[in-house]
Amino acid sequence: FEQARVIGNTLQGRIGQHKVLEQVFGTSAADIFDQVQRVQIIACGTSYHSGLVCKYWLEDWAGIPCDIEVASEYRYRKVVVSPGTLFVTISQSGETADTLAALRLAKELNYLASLTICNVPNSSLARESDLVFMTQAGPEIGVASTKAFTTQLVSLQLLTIVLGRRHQLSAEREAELVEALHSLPSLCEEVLSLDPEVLEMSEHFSEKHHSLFLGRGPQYPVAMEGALKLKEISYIHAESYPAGELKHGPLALVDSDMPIVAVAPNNDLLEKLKSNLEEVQARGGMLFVFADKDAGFKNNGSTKVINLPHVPASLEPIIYTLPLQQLSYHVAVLKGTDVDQPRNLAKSVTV
Ligand code: F1P
Repeated sequence: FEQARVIGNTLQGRIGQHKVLEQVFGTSAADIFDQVQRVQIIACGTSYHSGLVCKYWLEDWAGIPCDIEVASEYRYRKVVVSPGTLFVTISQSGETADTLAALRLAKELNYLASLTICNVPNSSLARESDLVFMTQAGPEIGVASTKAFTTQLVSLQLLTIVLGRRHQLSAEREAELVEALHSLPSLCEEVLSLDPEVLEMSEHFSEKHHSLFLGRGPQYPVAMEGALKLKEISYIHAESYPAGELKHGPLALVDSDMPIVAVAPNNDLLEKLKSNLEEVQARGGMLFVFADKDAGFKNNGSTKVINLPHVPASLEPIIYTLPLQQLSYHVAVLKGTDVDQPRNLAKSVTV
């Protein structure tokens, strides 16, 4: 529930007068950004999911190729580095052992420079990276990242803008993106106020053992994050799929006992998503849809809809994450699990 405020903090002093300030990333940032041809993102867990969203933004808006990998795999394979590649780590704690080891390995390779997006000043990643962008989420009390994730997305959007203006991002498009970011804190408030509806929806999950989360495009990593939150704090098995992949296997899992969560903003992928969801319903699956209010979903016996305000496409991954976090929270509370300290997990994975 702090997210409107902390997102405001992450934006403050970084955008203004339709300009994203690049020196915030470090004194040598402008020189380094001028040379970036490609981006390699490395992170773990929730932070990995924010990186996956950023890949869509960097490639779609900025025309900059982006690779992303979990740190725990990256450091155990032979890596080929293309010229002009910026090495980006994302981490709430700045201390995750795999991410830190990946950064140390990257320094021995031929990367242009390293940049970290992290939430803890003076953390190991912040100290050892060439450039640093601090999210302003404040301390994350619980193990499961929530506000860290959304402030990471905001930070990654600013990174996409400063890199993109050197590539294919026009000044007009940059101004549109910045205007959308200005509206983000109040949109977060509006969406978080849907909490009573999300609570009602959560009652359908507390007796379930499995669930499926679906999204398309940048909403696929959002579905991944929604599934991870449910797993982490309620211990319900949750899988995420790009909705178009259903027919390649997971459709076999669908029956009336499998709740299907879908992320459905009103964008150019909506019609494709709807036809994927029809396939689910035809097999008796119960749908729980977080939808744009004009997306045309109706509540009925097999579909429960939570209508969200229409938001600019650039904000969809941030806004649609919020009710998914709330859903996991309410399911966990109903099940009586420890929301802040789930079993077997540590806030900072330092070994
Ligand atoms: C990565 C992470 C978190 C997760 C949990 C364990 O941490 O996987 O996303 O919620 O706390 O660690 P970090 O590198 O973002 O600090």
